[in-house]
Parts: sequence; C-alpha cells; structure tokens
Amino acid sequence: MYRRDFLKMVSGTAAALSLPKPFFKFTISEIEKRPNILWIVTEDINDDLGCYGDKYSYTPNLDKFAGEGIRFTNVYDHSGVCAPTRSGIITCMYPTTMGSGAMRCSAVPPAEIKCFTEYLRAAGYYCTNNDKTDYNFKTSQNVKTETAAPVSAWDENSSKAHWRNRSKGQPFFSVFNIFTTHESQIRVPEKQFEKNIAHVDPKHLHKKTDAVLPPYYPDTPVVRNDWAKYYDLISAMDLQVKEILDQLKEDGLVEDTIVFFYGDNGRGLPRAKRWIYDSGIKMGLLVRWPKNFKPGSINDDLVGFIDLGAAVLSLAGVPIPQHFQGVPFLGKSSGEKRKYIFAARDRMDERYDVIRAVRDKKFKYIRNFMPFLPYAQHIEYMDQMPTMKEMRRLNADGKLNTVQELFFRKTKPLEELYYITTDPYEINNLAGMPGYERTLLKMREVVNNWMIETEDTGLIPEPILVSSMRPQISWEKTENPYISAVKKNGDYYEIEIDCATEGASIVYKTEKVYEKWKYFSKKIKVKNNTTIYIQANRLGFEMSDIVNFIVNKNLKALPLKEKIDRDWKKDFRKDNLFKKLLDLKNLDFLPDEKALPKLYQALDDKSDSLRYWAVLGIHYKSNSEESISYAKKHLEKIINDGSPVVRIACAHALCDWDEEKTAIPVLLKELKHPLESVRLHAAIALDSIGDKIKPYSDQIKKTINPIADTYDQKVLRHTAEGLI
Ligand SMILES: [Ca+2]
Repeated sequence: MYRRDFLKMVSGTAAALSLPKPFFKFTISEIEKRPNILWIVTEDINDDLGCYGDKYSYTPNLDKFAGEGIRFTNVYDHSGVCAPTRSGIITCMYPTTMGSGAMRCSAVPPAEIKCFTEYLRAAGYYCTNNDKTDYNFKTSQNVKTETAAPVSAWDENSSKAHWRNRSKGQPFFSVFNIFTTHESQIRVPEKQFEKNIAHVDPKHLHKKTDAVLPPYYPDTPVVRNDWAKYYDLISAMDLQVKEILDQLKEDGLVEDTIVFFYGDNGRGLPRAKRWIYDSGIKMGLLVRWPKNFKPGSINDDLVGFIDLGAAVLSLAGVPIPQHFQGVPFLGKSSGEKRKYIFAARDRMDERYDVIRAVRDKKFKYIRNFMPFLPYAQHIEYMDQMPTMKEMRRLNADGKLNTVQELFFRKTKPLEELYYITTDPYEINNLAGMPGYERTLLKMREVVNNWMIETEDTGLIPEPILVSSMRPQISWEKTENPYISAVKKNGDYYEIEIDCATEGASIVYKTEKVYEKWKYFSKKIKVKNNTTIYIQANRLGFEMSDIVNFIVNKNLKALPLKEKIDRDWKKDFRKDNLFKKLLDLKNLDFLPDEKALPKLYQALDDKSDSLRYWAVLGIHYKSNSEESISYAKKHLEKIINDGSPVVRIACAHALCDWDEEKTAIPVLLKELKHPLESVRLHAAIALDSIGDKIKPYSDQIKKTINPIADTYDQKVLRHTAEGLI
C-alpha cells in the first residue's frame, strides 16, 4: 500500500493533501518502524539562505540539503526572540498561554504541560539536546536559564549530548543548537569574529558593497558592515551543519533519519529579532527524509513553531496529546491545516510591551496594546549592536528617511495591517485605509478570539502573574515520588511509581549514580534486591529529592495519594478575567470621551489587573486640561492602592501631570520591593519622566548596584546615565 492510501485510512484525505507529493517507495512495515529524528537549530536567522533565493547568502551545504528534501516557505516563530520561542517549541504550547511570554522569565506552566520529548522518551526514543534550552522555566532558582532543563526532558542535555550514546537499536531524537549566527556574534571583538569565520574560504566572505539592505535601514558603512558580517556567520554555520550531517552519514543513518533545519528567530538586527514583523518571525525550515520525502519539494502551508514538536511526535508514530496547541504538519497525525499563524511580543529584557499578531498567507495584522510606548525603547543588550547605535545617532540628527524613521516613532498606531504580498517589509500600514476595512475587522476578531481561546496571560501585569504562579515569591518543590504498586512476577518485581504533585514527571534508575535517568511512564520490571532511585519534577517547580528503595519482598507500596495542584490560572478563569481584560483594552477603539467613563468604572474592580489597565487607559486618554484635572483627583485617591503595579501606574500618570512631588516618593519606595518585576515597573516609570527626576538624583544613584544584572538595575543604570 502506498503512503497516500495508508494516510487516508488513518486520518482521512486531508492528511494526504497536506503532505508533499508522496514518494512511492515504502511499505506499512517501514512506516511502522520508528525513524530517528535530528534537529539542527541555529540562532537568529530568517530564511536568509541561498536555497530561499537569497543571492547574497553563501550556503552551499544547506542549499544541497534543501534539494534533498522539503523546503517550507511559510513557517513562523510565535515570538521573535529566543526564550519564549524555545518555551513554545519544547511544549507545543503558546508561551502566552503558559505565562512564559517574557524574555526572560521563570514560569510555572500549568500542570498538563510537559516537554514534548517526554512523550518520545515514553515511546522508547533516546532524546538528546546539545545544549541550549532557554525554556523560560527551570527546576531550580540557581541554574542557568540558557542550559537548564527538567530531568524528565532529555536523556542527555549537555555540550556532549549525542545520538551516539544511545542503546543499540534505540531510535533517537537529537537536537544540536548552533550559536555561531547569534546576534552577539556580529558585534564580538574582531579577533573572536575572525575565529568564528576561520573555516569559510575568504573568497566566499561577503562584500559590503554587494549587500542588499532592507529599506528600513540607513545605507551607511556601519550598517553594511553588520549586514556582511551576519552573512559571513551564516556561511560559517553552513559548514557546521555539514559536519553534523557528515556524522549522520558516517553512522550510516541518512536513510532512517528525518533531519530538520531551522533558525530559532529572526536576524539579530533592529526591527527584526524581538519583533513580530516577518523580519523577526518568518523562518526557513528544511526537512529531509530520503525514504519518504520527495527531493527538492516545496511546501507553502502555514506552519507555526509550536507545530514542530507535534510534527515530530506524528512522524514518530506517537499520539498527539490533547492539550497541544501545536498541530502536526507531517506524519501520520497530520491533516488539519492552519489558516493563520499567531505571534506575540511581551517584555523584552528590561522593557515592557504587549503586541499580538495574526498572519495568513497574504496579510499581517498587528495589535499594539501599549500604543503609547515607542517601538525602539532602550534595551541595554539590543543597543550594543552597531547598526542600532548608528540608527539612534542618525535619528537624533534627523538624518533618517521616512521609512527608516518608522522604528523611532514616539508612539505606535493601535493597529497595523500589511499586505505582505506587495509589502514584505511591512512599511505601508493599511489599517484605516479605504478598501481594507473588512480585512482589518476580520483579523482583529481573529486575534481577539485567539487570545480568549488560548487564555492569553499577556494582559496580566507581570508582578500579578508572577505572584499568582509563585505566591510569596517562593519556589514550590515537587513532592517526593513513591512506589504505588509492587508485584512479584517470577524473578522480577513489577513496580509502579507515582507522585502527589499534579503534572509531575518521574525518572528512575536502577544502578549507581553514573547510570542515566530513564523516563518512567508505565510499570517497570526490577530484579530482586536491586536498589531503585527515583526523582520527580514538575515544570517550574524545584525537583523532588532523589529517593531510593531496595526492591525485595519487604518493599511495600503506598496507597495512591491525592494529587496536589495549585492551578494558578483557575482564579483568572473563574473571574472570566481574560475576556474582561480584553474588553477593557478594546475601549482603545472608542473616542477618549466615550472610553473614559468605562475606565473610571473599572477603577473599582476587585481585579488588580483590570485596575492597572484602567489607570493606564485614564493616563493616556486624558488629553484635555479638564480631563487631566478630573483624572488627577481620582488617581491621587488610589495612589495607595493595595496592588504595587496599580500604585506605580498612578504615580507615573501623576508625574506626567506635574504632580511629581506626590508621585516620585511612591516610585522610589517601590524600588525596594522584593519582587524584581515590581522594581522594574517603578524603574521604568522613573526612567520615563525626564528632568523631573533630577532633584532625586542622589536617591536614584543610591539604589544602583553596579554588579547586579537584574532588569530593574539595567533600567536604573540607563536613568543614571541621563543624570550625569
Ligand atoms: Ca535566538
């Protein structure tokens, strides 16, 4: 039976249609055999490769690789920046749903959410990650975000992790992350840069004079230099991809291994990475499976990054868990095609923002929930890029053209709509233009519905969200796992293990410390008198202790314990908060005088989040002398509100309305709050009020800790620079 017929049997005709033209080479038994899967992931590139028609890019190995499999042409990241992107990829869930949308944060994902590799491990796959994780959730406060992973996620997670360490005959899922193209590498010292590109033949290095720049960059030597370096790094990365593919060949695994190549987010240059314009989220994706995919095929289906893990499970023949928001676009479970992809931008390092986007094949719609903020807020890390510095300098000198100036507007429009087909750089905003009303309303509705359906946490201010996930700032610990059943069966004991923490995963080993943890999913067989070690982890919780038992006739199972869950979303859901917040924000579409009475009503709401947005609405919609004077009276009354973010928002508005003598002391006090995100809100407010801060210079400078690398300190350092 051919693959097309087989797929009809399992998933209906749509499944067959969603695949590239089938390559009639295989049988059911071959399909049933679990393939190996390899991901080669690089940093901060879009589809800037020769095989995507980029004539400036020199990527012979990836071009060849693309010719051996499928080249996807409509693939989108949901975030535009590392950590939330990777948070979504590893769970097949939107970070906005899990509360992991900020760059960076330590979320506590809801109990049902696991790393998708856990389902592969349960199915017998050997899973390795080498070695970046950056999932926005950790299992301890004290581990490094970029490389931390729950013990349940991978058989190996290290710079040595490799499929070669698996047991004989075991299928594998291996990830190799390449750092070479990361934004930081464009601006490293010259010596380091030369090291990075040492293996690229000098004749293939990129000439600055040949660079084709997007129209939103000024054409200057500095910008051309960054651009050429970026492409040199892509060529260096292309060679690293070849090295990994060669290892696969050496091991004779080419035929049996499905290889994915993609970059994690858009290029690390201004208005690209960190943004949900296509320059931040439109990615290349190449997939090769010599046995089953027709060489040189092209697929233009809309694919989201949260679909990647679902596709892997589908290709591996592992059922797709019900809670997944990602949909498989390859393999047995594929079928449903996306009509839209969605993307979100929340806090980027030390600066808040809330933006949502939906895209189909032709249009991109963007909703700015903080239109009163500029696009190019100062971000310490981003602002190190020479192109960024150059653009700020030229902007200050009034030397940017109208397209280049877009990124430096002091405020944002409420909505943006682009007809991507003719405007791939998203510079002609069609929102409000005649002829596009229906498209605008339709896409606005699609975003609204998506935010409600996925319980988008983006409108819950971070201090409230974080306090809900971790009351009293404390990290919860996963309960110790226990033996829940034990039964003698011949020479063996059959063991079952459970954990009272809802959503916890369990790992075990039966030898000494040097043995790798195995994933527990169903009862295991253990020999008499073996010591079994077990440990449990829930995402965002600290791991349990490692407990051990000697398995023999004295081992007693414990009765099943009641599951303990602290579902932090429950209260938000019960209060219908996701809908209420969006309804309140949709007052942005009303004229100020119509919106204001409703915003004042919301000041009395019991929800801290609603009161926060009500204050912000009043702040930015009170534009007449009369309305400001009315607003002052109301906000002065609630400057001692029970919620720190509400107090800060009130104080910020009052500072803007020349009541800084009352307001600044409130902000200074919040700089001492134990929660970093509260301090950050206060620091941002102080940073934005200009010269009014000057009489308080000494007090601000006293709060600066030169060795702290927290986000509030980054903002305060920026404020202090302005005070010199
Ligand atoms: Ca990245």
